[in-house]
Amino acid sequence: MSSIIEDLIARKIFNNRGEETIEVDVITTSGFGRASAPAGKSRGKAEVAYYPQGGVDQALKAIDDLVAPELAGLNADFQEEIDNILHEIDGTTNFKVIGGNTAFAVSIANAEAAANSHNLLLFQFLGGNTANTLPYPLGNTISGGQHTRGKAPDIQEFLALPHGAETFLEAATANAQIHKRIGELLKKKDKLFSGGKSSEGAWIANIGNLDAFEIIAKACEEVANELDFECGFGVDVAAASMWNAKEKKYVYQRDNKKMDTGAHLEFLLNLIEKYHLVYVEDAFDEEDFESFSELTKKTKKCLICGDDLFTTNNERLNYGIKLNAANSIIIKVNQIGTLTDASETIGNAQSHGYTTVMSHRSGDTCDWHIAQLAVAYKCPIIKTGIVEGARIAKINELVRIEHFLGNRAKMADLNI
Ligand code: 2PG
Ligand code: MG
Repeated sequence: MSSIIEDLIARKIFNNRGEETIEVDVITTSGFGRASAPAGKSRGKAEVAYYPQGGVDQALKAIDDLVAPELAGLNADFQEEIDNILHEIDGTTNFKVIGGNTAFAVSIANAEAAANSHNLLLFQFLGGNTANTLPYPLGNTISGGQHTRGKAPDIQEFLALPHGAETFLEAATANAQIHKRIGELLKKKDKLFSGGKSSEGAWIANIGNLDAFEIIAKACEEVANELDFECGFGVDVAAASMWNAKEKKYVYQRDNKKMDTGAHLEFLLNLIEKYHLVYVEDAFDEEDFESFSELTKKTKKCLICGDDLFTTNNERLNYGIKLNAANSIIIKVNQIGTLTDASETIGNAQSHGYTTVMSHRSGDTCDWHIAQLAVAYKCPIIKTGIVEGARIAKINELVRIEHFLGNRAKMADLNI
């Protein structure tokens, strides 16, 4: 069996928003890997550039002219070497020349091709024999903020986390039922509710932020009682998109409210206590490490997670670790570009006790690799929506992994 790269083919495809994106095939002597890149809407400022000037077309040209000739003949097994070459070809710190999404698609397709060349699944190839832990699915039920247009909550995501489930399939079932129940509750509350959904498949409803808390709390409680295990919930505040730097206030348009940083901290602490929130992502603006640290200090059982705050970037994570800014981190490989960069950040986070959350993007394809990566890198949580094609592709891949592992499969230890 040989993993020598014979060819690299790139094409333009579409994500679930109909936006153009890049897909890459890596062909080795005895294997094949294919990956496509996702796209965020509420991006962190420190993320790498997605595409060079000229967009996906220019990225395809970069693959043909620069990347494919360099990688042909190399061994796909050596992921770090492949990823270093991508950095060298680009020559900038943020993938401005070839595009971060170009690097992402090549990097993941390469890993997949290497695994396939050895007749292994990606999680086995990267994680070895000890990779037998399934993550809990953190599922988006109600959308707000930049993921919606018009009247909706300002908080971007209301997320179910069925942390009492004993298998992944049970947990995914709970999330599907919570999502459905929330749809029914929204219809009960407002006869005009049209059943509209965001790109992540979460409901879009003309309700206030506090209404959304009440509804998800009720749905989680009912489903938890029916299934007889605990279903918690949390939020992605995506607070950077609410931060008005001039006024130094968080602006909650839907509720007609403005809060300074201290008031926002109090607001969140009250919600954490009242609803026993298990997860709060991006509670403050992405440059305000100090307020993250205050919140982390003042909470016990709740995961305080950084997404825009860290952008999967090891240097930003190191700064956060120094300040005790959080106890959890979102991992989006395309925020940083390559698998090697992301796996370094994961390793660093885990060795400092951070709960790593492997994550989709709001604009995504049916690429299922993050499911394999979550198991390979022992991430206790995967954030990947509940319904909608691009989300189901990842959920179903985890169902398959659990089935494949049989009685070796176990659920992650969440400690919440
Ligand atoms: C987030 C994500 C995914 P986006 O903020 O966590 O839910 O949104 O992909 O738009 O950055
Ligand atoms: Mg986020």
